[in-house]
Amino acid sequence: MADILAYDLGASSGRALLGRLTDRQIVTEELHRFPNDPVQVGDRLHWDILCLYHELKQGLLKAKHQGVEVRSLAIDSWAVDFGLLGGNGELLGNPYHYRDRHTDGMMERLFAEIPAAEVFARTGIQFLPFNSVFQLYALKQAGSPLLSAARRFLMIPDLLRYFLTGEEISEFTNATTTQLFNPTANRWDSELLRRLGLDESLFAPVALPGTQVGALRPALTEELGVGAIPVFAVAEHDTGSAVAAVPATDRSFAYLSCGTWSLMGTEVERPVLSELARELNFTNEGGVNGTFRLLKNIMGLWILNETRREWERAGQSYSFPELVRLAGEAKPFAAFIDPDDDAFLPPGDMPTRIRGYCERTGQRAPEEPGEVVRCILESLAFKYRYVLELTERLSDQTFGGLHMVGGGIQNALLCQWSANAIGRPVWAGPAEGSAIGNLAVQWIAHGELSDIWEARKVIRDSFPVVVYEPREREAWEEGYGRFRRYTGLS
Ligand code: LFR
Repeated sequence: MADILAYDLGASSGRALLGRLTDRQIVTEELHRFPNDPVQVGDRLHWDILCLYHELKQGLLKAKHQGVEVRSLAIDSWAVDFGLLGGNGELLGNPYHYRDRHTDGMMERLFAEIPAAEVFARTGIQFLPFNSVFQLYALKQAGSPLLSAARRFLMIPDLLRYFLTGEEISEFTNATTTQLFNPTANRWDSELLRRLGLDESLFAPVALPGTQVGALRPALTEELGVGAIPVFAVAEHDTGSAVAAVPATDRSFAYLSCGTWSLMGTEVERPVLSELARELNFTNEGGVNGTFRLLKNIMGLWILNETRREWERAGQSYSFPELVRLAGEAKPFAAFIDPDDDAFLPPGDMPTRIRGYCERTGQRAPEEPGEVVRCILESLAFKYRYVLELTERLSDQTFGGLHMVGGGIQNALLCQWSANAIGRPVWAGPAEGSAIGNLAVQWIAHGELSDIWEARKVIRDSFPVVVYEPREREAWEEGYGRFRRYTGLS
């Protein structure tokens, strides 16, 4: 049996998915799933990169033990984070997690040297404190020995791919998220690098999604007893892969990739570098097929995940379905937060931060678990509406509904509330968006699907889409007005 393999690494778990395409139908099988637990060491928060690499190998071993012949593989993961290689080709230190606090205040300090407007004009990327540019700047400011010893900068999937193949290559979609890549010149931005004092030779050649970028290196094929499987670059930024998998029929469509983060936007042919785009803090991340993803990050289910973790720490365990049920039973529209308030970015005690936010904004703070979760989910649904309308304004389009993909769509209440909040249908599916987009780009590279639009059609025919029609319009309309008042989102 010949299959292809997609590794999709999310902020809290990773998976290896096998995919087979027969008679224009995709069948997937989850081969391996593993937790991705960041590690706090002293004041620093790191990714456990060698553990992730170990899990990639476990996926290969499981394929071997099942007698699967893997024709090719590719990796996608979260963006912005990176590892640095020394002169001997070995990894220097453990990559930092983008929620580490070493970037606090760095954005403002960098803008004092290079104006924000210029950084945006050169890169088209939204300002998020954890973008690679601010992480590198933080290392520079701290006089980190890592940076002085570094010979090569590789992002997380580039790095894991390097471990697998020995090739040092950066992938385009993920490279754009560094905020050091110039989409107009289609290369690393030499001027920005020069002014930041970063040597351009640190940055690897950039490959487009759908390019073969090596094969498993001999030491690894020997270690595992597997063949020299070809390795492809896909949209290695997981959001890029998720958008590739949106089963849209209309070329003008809005998406929400729903997981730890909620990423909402549309696909465009050219980056939108206008003053308005910068003011609204939209991003233009590289996509597949020469497209760009005009989108905005929304804090997403992270707040709920951290809330649940906090209660667990305090000895109260709830399953997600239980929390969602309690939220459904709580009083509607009782309290609102702006999920994108800075307070919610770092890991920690979300219930206390939510309480603080409500007190600051003159609201009665939610106390009971159901009230807290209701506040989080309603606020997310309203923020989706807010960002959807901004996307329409910025891209001069009107969307008939919203495609939701990613693990978050398993939360049917959130999908329904999103439909209620936006007043249009939500089309939910597929849940494994990133992994399926990863597979699709590999099939295009193999010549088995002609392009992204054929891929989207095949995805639509292979995975059910659940439709949520908007309900209780009047109450949600009224709730939206109050959400905007309390959050100050005008
Ligand atoms: C989603 C995601 C977002 C990116 C954030 C941090 O998993 O990749 O697109 O902004 O993680 O890398």
